[in-house]
Parts: sequence; C-alpha cells; structure tokens
Amino acid sequence: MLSQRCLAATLLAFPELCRRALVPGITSLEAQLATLQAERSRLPVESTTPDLSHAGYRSEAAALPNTEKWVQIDLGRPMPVDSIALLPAVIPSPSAQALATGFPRRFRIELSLQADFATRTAARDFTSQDFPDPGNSPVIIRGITQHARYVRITATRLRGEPDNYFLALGEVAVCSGNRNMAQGRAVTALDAFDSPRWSLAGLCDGISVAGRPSEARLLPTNGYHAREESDSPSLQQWVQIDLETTRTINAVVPRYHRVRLPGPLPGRDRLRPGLPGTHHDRRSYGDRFSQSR
Ligand SMILES: [Ca+2]
Repeated sequence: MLSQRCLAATLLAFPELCRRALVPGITSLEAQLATLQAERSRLPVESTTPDLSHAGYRSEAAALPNTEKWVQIDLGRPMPVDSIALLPAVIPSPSAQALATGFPRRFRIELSLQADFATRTAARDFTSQDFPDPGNSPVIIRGITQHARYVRITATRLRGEPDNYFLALGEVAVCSGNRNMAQGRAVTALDAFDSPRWSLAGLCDGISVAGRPSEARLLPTNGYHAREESDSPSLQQWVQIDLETTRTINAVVPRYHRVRLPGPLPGRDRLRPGLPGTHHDRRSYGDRFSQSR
C-alpha cells in the first residue's frame, strides 16, 4: 500500500508523465537542448560596448603635427597578407560618448620580411593629402595580396593640439584569408606612451571599439553564400539581418570568404540600413568604406 508521501509524489508527477506520453520525442529534444546549452556556456562572452579602459596603442606626444611616428607588428612568420583593418582608438568623453582620438592625418602602411624594414613594399600610401577622419569606424585596406612577416604603420602628420600631437590606434587586424593573424602578436614602435589605458600590446589585443570582429582560430564555416545563378550574372542578391530593435549603427564590417569570392567584391560594399518593408533612411555606407579601397 502506498504511503501518503509516495502517493503525493505520484500525483505531483502526473502532469509531467502525461506530457511525456503525449509529446513523442520530448526526451530526445531535452537532451539536444542540454547539449546546446552546454555548448553555449563555453562560448566567449561578446562585449557590445567598447572597453574604454584599454584604448590601444598611443605614441609619445610631439610638439608639432608633422612629426613621424611608427608602430609595427611581427606576424611571427612570413605569410600572405590580403587586407588590413585600422580601428581608431576611443576614450571616454565628458558626454560619456566614446571619443575617437589620435588617428593619423597622413600615413602609409608598409610590409617587409625584415624587422628593420631594410627592404620594404608599400601596401598603401596616404601621405600626399589628409585622410578623412574616420571617427569611430574602421578603415579597411583590401586587395593587398603581398607576402610579409612585418607590418608597419608610419604616420607623417598627426592629430592633436599644440605640444600634444600623437599617433593612436585601438587595434590593427592583419588578415590572411579570413583570419586575423595580428592578434596577440609582438608590437614594437618608435616610442610608446605607457599607462593603464595605453600599451604596445593594446594594438593587437583584440579589444577595440568594434568588440571582437574576428578570432585567431579558423572559422568552422565559410559564412553565408547565396544561391548560384550562373544564367543571370546581373541578378541582384541580398541578405539582411534583423537587429530586433532600433539601434545606432557605427560601422558595418563585411568579411568575405577568399575562396568563394576571388574577384571584385559584390555590390562594392553597398551596405544599407533600413526598416522592414520601407526605404526609410536607406543611407548608404558605401562611401565610408570606399575611401580605403
Ligand atoms: Ca586593442
């Protein structure tokens, strides 16, 4: 004869027993859910706000703007370099908004197989005129296709104010294929301002205004690929992301898979924010990125 306690437990479990009997496969689904939750718990936490306590690299101050400063990255070994992204350094402002600082007015990016850059090749040269202030947005240099171990950014005209001109960058990503090979690599410079906010390592520590747009590990998939339309070369194709709520967009950073897209990039970066079913505020972000092509 069941005791009163055993009877009460059976009655309490009765709805659960009915649910399992009426929904086939629920045990299997629960096992899948447990597996997914375990995998999710192992993923890194993505920061949606910039870490302003680690702003990146900053040079020592110079009295005059036309003072040359440089910083370079050792990729560890020679490798193909396809693209380079410069992410501005940001610091807190009195209005609590992230304020970009120190992005060079004029600069060049050079590659070398030697640490002293005795021989070098130019990846890009923006020293003949002032480069537009990118604000908080990344500047992406694509189509480099050179072989190098060292990457040097040399500023020839600095931003700042009298007696306080300097070079600052929040992060530099050097991509070989779809991998950022600069993260965690050794950084050297002509000089460096050292403080809790600024450090040489801050140039390649993965912390920037863009959060963590890339990881050092090889991605497990190639990303999104539209259906192939070999008979319709002029067909427009699109893909969109639902952000679930209205958000301020500071930057859109497309990443392309090298094997699938060996030629010119589709759409020339015509990235347009919009509202579902409308053409409201379809302001193009193409110009922001085209300046670095
Ligand atoms: Ca950084």
